[in-house]
Amino acid sequence: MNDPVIITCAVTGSIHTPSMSPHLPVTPDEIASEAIAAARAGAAIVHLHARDPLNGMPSADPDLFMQFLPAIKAECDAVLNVSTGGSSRMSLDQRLAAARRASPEMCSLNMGSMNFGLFPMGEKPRAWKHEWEPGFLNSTRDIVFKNTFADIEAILADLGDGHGVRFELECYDVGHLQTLAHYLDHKIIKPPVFLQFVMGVLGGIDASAESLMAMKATADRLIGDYHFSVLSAGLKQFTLGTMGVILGGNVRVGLEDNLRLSRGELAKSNADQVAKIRRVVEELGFDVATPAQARQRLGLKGTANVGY
Ligand code: KMH
Ligand code: ZN
Repeated sequence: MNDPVIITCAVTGSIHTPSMSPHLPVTPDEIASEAIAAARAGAAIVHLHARDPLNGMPSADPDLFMQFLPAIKAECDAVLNVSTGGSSRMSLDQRLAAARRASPEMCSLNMGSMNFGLFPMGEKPRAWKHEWEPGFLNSTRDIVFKNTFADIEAILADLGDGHGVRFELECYDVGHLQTLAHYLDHKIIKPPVFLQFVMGVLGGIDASAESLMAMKATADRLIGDYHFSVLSAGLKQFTLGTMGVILGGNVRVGLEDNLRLSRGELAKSNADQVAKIRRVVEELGFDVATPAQARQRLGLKGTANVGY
């Protein structure tokens, strides 16, 4: 019998821009209500970024995070996961500011530096809502999404050792798995491991069944005992996510990684994507994990110990 499936929902992120979908949450109120609805639809974990409420630009401002974190906590029991990736245009200090303030149960941790190409979306002709959008996307042609070994160690020491945060360990290619194995061998990262296979980012591994199998085989060989989840950029969010579930893993959906619900159809909300993957999971005969089950499996410190 498989463990109940942990659905993570990443509600806004820093990849898409407001012109791409009117449903992308931007203000703290929008982010809170999308997160609460996603949790009610079945997400045990909600992965969070902030945006400037005036223009939708990705923001690292801890004051913005502190507007939606308590609001979400007041309305649902979901595990709140604060991004430490932010966006590739933020410094490490900026990226860590919100998590340092909020001391959440969980944070994302990207297991390496890489190219992170959003420029194909900037080159598509469209009516831009805000002046910053095409420049932001096109600038990723010449920006490194940075997490050096020193950055990773600093995040683990500061948030992990200092705040008892556990991590969504995001691996975008097989090389990142070797980095994760290194830190496990040296007991700098300690189990339980929650590994996120990130498929289809331009600069990382492609979004295909073959590449997911390669990631899984590499993780089995290098890491051994771990929990995993699958996210894919774009509509393969649902197909590769389903494959992850069938392989014994968990799944991440949300407008951070994919704006659509089906071919040619924008998702009207994060909750619609959660409801869709939940239907699939349950049709396959698996249970969906509650936040309490996710907390227990991932060894989280609990909401009594967060700073918001
Ligand atoms: N949107 C994902 C591909 C982070 O927040 O640390 C990357 C992500 C990074 O989730
Ligand atoms: Zn993220």
